[in-house]
Amino acid sequence: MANKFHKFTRRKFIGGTFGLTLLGAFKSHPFARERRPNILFIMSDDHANHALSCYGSRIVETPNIDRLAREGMLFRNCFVTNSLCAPSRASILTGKYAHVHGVKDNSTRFDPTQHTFIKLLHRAGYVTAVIGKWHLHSEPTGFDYWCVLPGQGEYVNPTFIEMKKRSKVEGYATDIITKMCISWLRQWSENMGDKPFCLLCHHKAPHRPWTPPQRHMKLYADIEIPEPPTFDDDYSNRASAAAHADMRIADMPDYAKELKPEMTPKERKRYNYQRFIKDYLRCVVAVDEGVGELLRELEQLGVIDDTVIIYTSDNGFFLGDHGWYDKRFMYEQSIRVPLIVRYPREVKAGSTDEHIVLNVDFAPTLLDIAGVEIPGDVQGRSLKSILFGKPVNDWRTAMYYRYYEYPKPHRVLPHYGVRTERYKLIHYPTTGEWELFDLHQDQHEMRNIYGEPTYSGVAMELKELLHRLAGELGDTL
Ligand SMILES: [Ca+2]
Repeated sequence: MANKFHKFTRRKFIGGTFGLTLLGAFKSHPFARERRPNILFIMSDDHANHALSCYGSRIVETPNIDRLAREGMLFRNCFVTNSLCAPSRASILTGKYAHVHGVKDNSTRFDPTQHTFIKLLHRAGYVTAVIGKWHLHSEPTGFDYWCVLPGQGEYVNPTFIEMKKRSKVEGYATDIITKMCISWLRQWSENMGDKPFCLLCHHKAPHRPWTPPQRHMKLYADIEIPEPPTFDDDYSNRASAAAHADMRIADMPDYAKELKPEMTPKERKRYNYQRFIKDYLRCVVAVDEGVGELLRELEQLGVIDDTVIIYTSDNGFFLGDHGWYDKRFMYEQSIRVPLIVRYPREVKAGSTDEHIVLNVDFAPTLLDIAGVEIPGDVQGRSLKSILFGKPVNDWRTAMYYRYYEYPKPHRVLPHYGVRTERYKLIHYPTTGEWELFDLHQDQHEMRNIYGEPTYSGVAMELKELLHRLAGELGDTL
């Protein structure tokens, strides 16, 4: 098996010996195609940055994902453009915003005839597969192999749809998805190792109902997890949307049967938080273990350094922040996602990046790294220069966000807005309200300064920016 992975060494030798004169001829040689890196794209569901030790969590330990950061690049400002599962997944596949790919909420079916980076990689000779959560209603297209959970899927003994065929698989979803990915990688190595692969490993965890694996049920049992600083937010000094939303830890139905009648509302809220956050973090630990297993497998197959490995999530999550669970709002914990990329041939180990990068950038980045032309209608931008340490000119200094799903399931009013490095402007068209936050002064977004005379100039500039960005992206406000 080792022989087929010695090609890199051989190619290096050829390039080094004959130099640039042969480079033209070399490019059209079949070897050139084999030089393209493999892609392992690992995405969890609802994994917030502040539940990763490499992003500063002081509770959960994620040593395997941390290893990716230590050996690759960690993006400090990666955001989603609509903080919800299906819209974000469609944006990741297409490189487009929700008003263009059409999946504005979780119930809309993804039109599978659209271009995705997967289809383009497949056409360019990549072996493609997706294993795990899909959540786009239509069947996966552009994949040589797919095995996905129907809808949200289940944690324990889940049903999978493998190339249209349904069957129940014994075990815990995160572990099963990891094992299936390992098995697929072995098959690729044995049968198709001359072609590069692109494998999407999509975990269900740590999505609700946050069911941990049996082996971690007792993790954190003896400790109390500290509540976040905004845990007792009363939603004053904000637009009415915050108080209107129905996703408070205090009212979560998940543990209602465990609450005792004599508990005060405050005690109930505290109880719910401890139950929720411990289970959530236990799920995260299993995801991290799965990442470790995948890394070990790539090492054993001898291709770990020939593979671009990405870790991310489809959206962030409120972990008791503002007294909430779930996501949706354009507030920081909801729109921030982890993005870590390991590819030691080009990406500097232990590097970090501060640019505003988005989920719509993933598709053009992967196409670019694979040497595949990025279609003109893709709205995101390739991160290849940032990743490969090349000069980056005129990068975006603001992001555009839009959320649609209402009223169910959490009564978060539709809204849109812009975020710059310092400010965030949000508009709720239903109520006509605006929110403006100065993130330098108010990192927890507790004080809406819209309407304050000192910030009237800033508000006006941001409104112009909002309309300009919407126009450039073809959206109508
Ligand atoms: Ca999600």
